[in-house]
Amino acid sequence: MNIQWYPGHMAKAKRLIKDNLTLVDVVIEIIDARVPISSRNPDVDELIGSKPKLMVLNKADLSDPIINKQWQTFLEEHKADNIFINSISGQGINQVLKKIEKIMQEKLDRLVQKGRKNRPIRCMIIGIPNVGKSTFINKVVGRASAKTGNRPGVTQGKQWIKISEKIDLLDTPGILWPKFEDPKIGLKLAWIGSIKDDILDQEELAFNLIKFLTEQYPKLLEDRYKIQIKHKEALEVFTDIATKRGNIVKGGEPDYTRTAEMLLEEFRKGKIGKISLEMPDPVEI
Ligand SMILES: Nc1nc2c(ncn2[C@@H]2O[C@H](COP(=O)(O)OP(=O)(O)O)[C@@H](O)[C@H]2O)c(=O)[nH]1
Ligand SMILES: [Mg+2]
Repeated sequence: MNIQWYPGHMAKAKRLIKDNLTLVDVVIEIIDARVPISSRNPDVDELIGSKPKLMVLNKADLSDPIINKQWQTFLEEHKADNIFINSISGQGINQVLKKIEKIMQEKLDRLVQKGRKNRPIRCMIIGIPNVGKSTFINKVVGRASAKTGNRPGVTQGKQWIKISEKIDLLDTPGILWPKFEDPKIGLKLAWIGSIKDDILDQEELAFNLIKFLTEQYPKLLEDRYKIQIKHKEALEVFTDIATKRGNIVKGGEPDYTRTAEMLLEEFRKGKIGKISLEMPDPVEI
């Protein structure tokens, strides 16, 4: 994440989003399905106010399908429109468009009843860095241009992209700032690669991740690295992974630095498996 969120920067981002909000009917909030709490800025609700919102949980190809279901149930119970997608493959994007139309249909019907012209639904994307805003936009734009012809138009100085028969999307997403007040949030965002690696100790990061995985996903760790975890402490598991991968320095010591880099990379690419870092917990929310 190469954005530094100084107070001035945050104020500017807030202003930009507020200005753009007045132009749209519905907001698409993109979050990371692996960390639905940590990848969200809690100020967003206040910022959006009563505007209809759709929560898009992106990178669902990397998160645990069982936990995805739990989140879906939780969000539905809290009347939060939500869809799990993979912006790279495009899986779920059709549902996003359908859901937007559904959310807005009543309002559009009312307009038509009042004799107003039916017009496209205008929406904008918001989210913290690295959740996949650009990937999502590129995907829907690519499809739109293949299907209906990409017709960007200029309205009040804004670029709108027609992404379906009924939907226009503002081409620039609203970038929210991440909140790191809780150190656990920082840790999770670092694990998924949302925080620059050079400001954190890789070995400590990997050690903590191994600790989490040993507790929550032992089977995945065992299968990936062909190790046994039962009754072992995280450091022992770390050592076993290093040994299994042949990461040994002169003198036969495990190379923790190299193993840490490897583990973090494999985790981020989803090679260890589909892993969620946060479960729905009403108290935490
Ligand atoms: N596996 C996976 N990776 C994704 C997905 N969407 C985006 N990414 C990756 O996440 C990273 C950040 O995406 P980007 O669109 O630049 O995020 P932005 O900062 O919100 O615009 C990139 O490496 C993307 O390839 C997804 O659905 N699944
Ligand atoms: Mg981007």
